[in-house]
This record gives sequence, structure tokens and C-alpha cells, in this order.
Amino acid sequence: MTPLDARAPDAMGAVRSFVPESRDRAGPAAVAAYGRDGVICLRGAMGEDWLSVIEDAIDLFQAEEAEGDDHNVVVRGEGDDGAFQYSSMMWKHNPLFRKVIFESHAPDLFGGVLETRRLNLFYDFLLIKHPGCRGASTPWHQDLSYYALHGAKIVNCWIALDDIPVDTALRFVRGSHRSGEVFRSVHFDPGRSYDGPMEERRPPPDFDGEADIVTCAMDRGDALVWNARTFHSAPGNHLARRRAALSLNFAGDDVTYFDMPGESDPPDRGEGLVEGGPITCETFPLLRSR
Ligand SMILES: O=C(O)CCC(=O)C(=O)O
Repeated sequence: MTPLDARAPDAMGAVRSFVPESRDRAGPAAVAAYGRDGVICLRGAMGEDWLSVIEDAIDLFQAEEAEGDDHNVVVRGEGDDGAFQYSSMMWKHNPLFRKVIFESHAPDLFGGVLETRRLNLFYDFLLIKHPGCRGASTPWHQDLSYYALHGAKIVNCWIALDDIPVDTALRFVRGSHRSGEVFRSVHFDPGRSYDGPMEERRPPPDFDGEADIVTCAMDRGDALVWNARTFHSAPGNHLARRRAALSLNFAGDDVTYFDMPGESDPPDRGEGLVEGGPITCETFPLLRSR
């Protein structure tokens, strides 16, 4: 696999960025760019009012919930002082993450990009690259590789909780969502692998110097919004401070349940779901319908 840092960030293109038309609407230019590129950045998507609720949610999670939660994964790179920690499905036990999902404008703003009549919550995902986790790079992957879902209207809305300079920012292969192919899952922890990975899927390709890679620096409150088929990766954290994000993952009206063999991520499979059927259930609640 091509080393993540093979190309300097200033030799990459820029993720197209938009200031949302209003709190609840990204606007038609942003929606069109999402369809074309498979990734956009919405500047100032979440204001301090909701960012402070998210910070309180994280404090509660770290103090009382993370330990013993089997969704909470801690990866420590060889020789690294700090860890890469990530966790999902926190809304099920954390009232403050629940408040963000059910009471903020996030489902309207992000769901609007999907152009969907119905919007389900798929899962919440907290990613903290603690100071000193320089080696904890995130490998090239497509989110859909991990999901027990079929469909195209699946979006990852990754809200920066810190200012993120370009050398520790996410990178995307622009337009890679359009090929339709879903590749094999790769674990974020190089020392681990998923049980029963789908061998019929190809491993992620090497992205050589020809790939159209885009990136962007972010301010706290900006959000990257990308299609679950868009390839992306990220370097470790070279900063002397936290580099954190809350990602909210939503599913639109073409999404159905995939009775995926082997281990999925998130591991939760909902209640009473059947292959090819709707996903609405207690675990993947319907947030909007019109
Ligand atoms: O934060 C990162 O380094 C990677 C995020 C990512 O790849 C994801 O949320 O799918």
C-alpha cells in the first residue's frame, strides 16, 4: 500500500468547501458537489452551542462509560506516547450524544445532502487521536466495507472538534464513490483483523501518484460530509494536542439491511431485520420522514 505521507498535502487538491445556506440547509451547490466528488466540507456546520454539548458528552463518556464498553477501541502505535481511541453507538447510553442527534439541526443539514425523504440514524462515532499518536494513521478504506447495509444514500458527517491543520487532516480519492465497487474491510488497528472478512471483495487498491487526492484544513465546527463508498485515509496526530471528531452516520431511503457474513462494524445488527428489508428499528431509528 502507498505510504500515506507519500505526497505532501500541498501537492493534493482541495475538498470543495461551502458555507451552508442556512443552519438547516447546505444549499444546491454543496449537494451537487457531494454527488460529483463524493465529499464536501461544510464550514461552521455546528456552532459553539452544540459543540459544548458534544464536549460534555465526551467528558461523561470518558469518565463513566468508556471503560468496559466493548465498542470502545484503543489503538496504540509502536513507539507512540498517545493512543487512537474510537467508539460508536454512544447515544444508546449517553443522554448528551442523544440530545445532539435528536434535538440539533444536524439531521436536517446533513440529511439534506442525501436528498432523501426518509432519514435513519445509523450510528454515532467518536474518534480521538490523542497527542503523541503520530504512528496511528488511518488506512485507505471505504466505510461501506464494514456496514451490514445495501444502498447509496449512506453518509458520514465528520464534525471537527478541534482545529485540524492540513498535515493531520483526512484525505479522499475524489469521485471514488462512483465506481460502485465495494472493497474488503481493513482494521484501523494494524495488529487486528475482522472475523470472516468477505474474501470475494478485493483488498483496497494502492493509490499511486495518479489518484485525484483531495484534503482540507478544518476549523472546530466544520464538517466533512462523504459518501460511504468514497475512499479516504488520514495521517496520525503530529500535534501536541488532541485531534478529535464526532461523526454522525445517516442512511436515506434506498438503504436496506445486508445480512453480511462475518463481522460488521458497527457490530450492531438492529432488531428483527431481514436481508433486503427496511432498517428502521430501535437501533437505527427513523429521524425524519416527509
Ligand atoms: O479520523 C480519522 O483519522 C479517520 C476517520 C475515518 O476514516 C472515518 O471516520 O471513517
